[in-house]
This record gives sequence, C-alpha cells and structure tokens, in this order.
Amino acid sequence: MKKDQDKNLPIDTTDRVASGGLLSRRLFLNSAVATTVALATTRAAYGQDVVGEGQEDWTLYPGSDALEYGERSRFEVERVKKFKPQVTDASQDYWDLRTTNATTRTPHQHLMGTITPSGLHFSVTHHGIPDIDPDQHAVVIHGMVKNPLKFDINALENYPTITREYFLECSGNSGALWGENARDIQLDRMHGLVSGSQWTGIPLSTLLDECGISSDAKWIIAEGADSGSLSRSIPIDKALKDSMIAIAQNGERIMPNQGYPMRLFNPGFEGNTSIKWLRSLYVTDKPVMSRFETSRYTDRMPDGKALQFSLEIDVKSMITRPSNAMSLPKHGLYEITGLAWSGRGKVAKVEVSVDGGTTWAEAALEGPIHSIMLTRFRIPWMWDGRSAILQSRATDEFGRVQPVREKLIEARGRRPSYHFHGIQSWGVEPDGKIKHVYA
Ligand SMILES: Nc1nc2c(c(=O)[nH]1)N[C@H]1C(S)=C(S)[C@@H](COP(=O)(O)O)O[C@H]1N2
Ligand SMILES: [Mo]
Repeated sequence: MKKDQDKNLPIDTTDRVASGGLLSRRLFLNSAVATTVALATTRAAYGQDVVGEGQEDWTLYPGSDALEYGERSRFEVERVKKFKPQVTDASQDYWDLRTTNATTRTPHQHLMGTITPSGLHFSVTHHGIPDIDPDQHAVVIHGMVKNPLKFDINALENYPTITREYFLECSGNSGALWGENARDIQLDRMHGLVSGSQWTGIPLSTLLDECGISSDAKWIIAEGADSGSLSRSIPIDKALKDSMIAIAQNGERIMPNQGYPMRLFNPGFEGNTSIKWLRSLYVTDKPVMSRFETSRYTDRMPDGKALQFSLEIDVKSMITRPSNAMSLPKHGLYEITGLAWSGRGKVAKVEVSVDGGTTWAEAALEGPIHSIMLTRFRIPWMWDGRSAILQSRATDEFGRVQPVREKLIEARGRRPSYHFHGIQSWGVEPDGKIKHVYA
C-alpha cells in the first residue's frame, strides 16, 4: 500500500471546490471513469490483497436448492433494524404499554440506492401488527357520499393502478436533535424513521368519484383495523390530489408491518396520516380530532400553543456515509453520500460542507429524480487527516432550503416536538472516528 495515495489520483487542485478537500461533483459527471477508478483504487488498497484460493467449499460442491421465497445471505444477518426498543420500565412510559415496543428503523448506513428493501422499511405500529386474513378484510367508503361502497383486496386489484416511488417519513424522525443530549446517537436511531419504496395502488380520487362525494365534504377520516383503530383526518383536497389506497410495496403485496393488505398512502404527508390496515374512510365536513391528532402529532410552539395538522414533510437530507456507524481508516479519497427528500416535490440541489458550514459545494444528484422520493447525492472528498465537520443542505424545486438547527429552534422552541429537519453534523476526528456533533 502506498503511503501517499493522493499523488497517484487523477485529480488536480482545480477540482477542489470548497475548503477541506471537497472536490467537484463534475468528477462524477465528466470524468466519471477517472473518479470511479480513483475511488476504487483507494478502496481496494484497504481491502484484501488475496482473493479466494479456489478451494472453498462453495467452489467444490453443489449449492443448496432454490427457495420458493428468497432469503438474504446468512452473512447479512447483522444488517437489520437494530433499534427495536425494549419495554424496560412501563411506569416511566406516559402512554399505553402496548404502544411502546413498536418502532423499527431503517439502517441507512448499510443501504445503497434509494429503494428501501421491504424487510428493512421502518415501522411505527402503535398497537402491534394485526394478523389480517385478506379474505375477511375490506375498506368501506361512507359518510357524505351518494353510494357507500366496500372494497376488498380482490376488488381493488381489478382497478387500474398507479405505481410511484415515494418516501414515507414519521414526523418523529430525527426528533432527538431537538434536544441537547443526542451526541452519541447512531445514524439509524437518529434518522431511521424514513424509507423509500415503490408503491402501487388505486388513486383515492377514483374510488371517491365512484362513491359520489357530497360537494360539502371537507375531510376524510381514515381508520385502521388495528386494535387501537388509529385514525386521522385527511383534508379532502389532498385525498383528491394524490392519495392512494396502496396494495403493493416494491412489486408484491405490502408487508404486514406496512399495513397488509391495504393502507392509505398520502405522499409527502407525515407518516402518521398514512393509515395502515385501512378499514374505513368516512367522508365528512370536519376533522375528527382523534387521539393521535390531539394528544400526539401536534407541534408545541414556543408560546405553549400546539400547532395542529402540520402535515407536510419539509425539505431535508442526511449523510449516510461516512457517518458515525463507521470510521475512516486513513486519509485519502472518499465519497460522501446520502439521501435528500421533500414532501412537496423534487429535490433540486444538495450542498455539502466539510468545514461545519463555512464553505459549501454542490453534490451530484443521481437521477432520475422522482417527486416526493428519496434522492441520492454524492460528492468526492479528499480527506487530509485533519478534523472535519460534515454537513448536507438540501433545496427543493420550490426553493425551500433545509435550515440550520438554530433557526429551527428559534422558530419552534426547544421542547421536543416533531418535524425536525435541520442540518445535521458529523464530526470527523483526526483518528478517523466519526461522531454526531452540534456545530
Ligand atoms: N393503523 C395504523 N396506521 C398507522 C400506524 C399505526 O400504528 N396504526 N402508525 C402510523 C405512523 S406513526 C407512521 S410514521 C406510519 C409508519 O408506516 P410504516 O410502519 O409502514 O413505516 O404509519 C402510520 N399508520
Ligand atoms: Mo409516525
């Protein structure tokens, strides 16, 4: 392994676009080959020198039979949703015990691309995962409609479907960052309540049209079939615009965790509104003021009042690699990569800083860029071995920019609440260790 690899890399100083060693994203665009080779060279040097000897068991004997339903390699068992909280002391919990052991988070530090494998989609289940027999389940659309109608999964599968890539984010995602004690928090614990999938479903407008909704209708109360019948009020405009009843996730029927056999999906709205195990859509002229939209999922403002129906997810981004799930083995060339998203539309730009926000450089976005979907960004970085603070800042197509944390706290107060979408910082130490820091 050469001591100073930088010298061999096809990168000259004009490629440096911000202080701290950030290199032009054009290295990915124009001389993609050169950078790819450079990154590969750097990486290969850290890896094994010797490949297989050709004598391993799998080269000598036939392998196992194919499965009816595929499984991941047994060597991947660690790449799971690790942070399933355990119920340790029920008395310290301020809500129903059954609701506590219910959150799993996507380990974005292990993932590539933008689609979250179904088995690693985050999940928030307030009353456990119901074991629904699809033959005994249906959703009914009723209330202020001419013809109330009931649809089971077979009926829904007969409708023309639409397929879209969308992210889903719990408004509680990154919530720890409102507080001061989040210093050692891991990436998935911090940002793991967001995932991206390909969702297939029937536009709600199609079904509402068939039921003939009253012109006075203003809200739809969606209710799940789980034991706590989680319910939320959805503005009718949203329902008619782009909501769907999703029946497939990444090509197959949706996972029990995600609402099998059918869920409401409200693109770009906070996750809580996308009611899983959907059984009722009640058309009405006022919101229901359910438990989950009064006691929870409201935002406490600095004056003590609560903001209700803050439904849209803001523009946001996170650096997934390097992050505190790993450390940098030595100085040299790295790729900084992560995900950006906006509940309103497309991500237009992601900037990256390695000096704590003093200078910024634009990252390359991997297309095609979908509206209301995770977008991957990447930028090459020549790390010189000094301490650095890595940040990413997303801008959406409407010009909304991810704010610094101080700005967010100024506007919203310091009390823990939802919708944290401020810029987050990874501190890199000279020994290559990475920690979450407040810059
Ligand atoms: N019926 C029902 N729907 C639900 C929930 C629930 O507990 N029950 N959790 C909500 C919350 S808080 C979120 S963030 C999303 C999470 O969806 P996922 O588990 O598919 O990721 O589902 C929402 N829909
Ligand atoms: Mo949520």
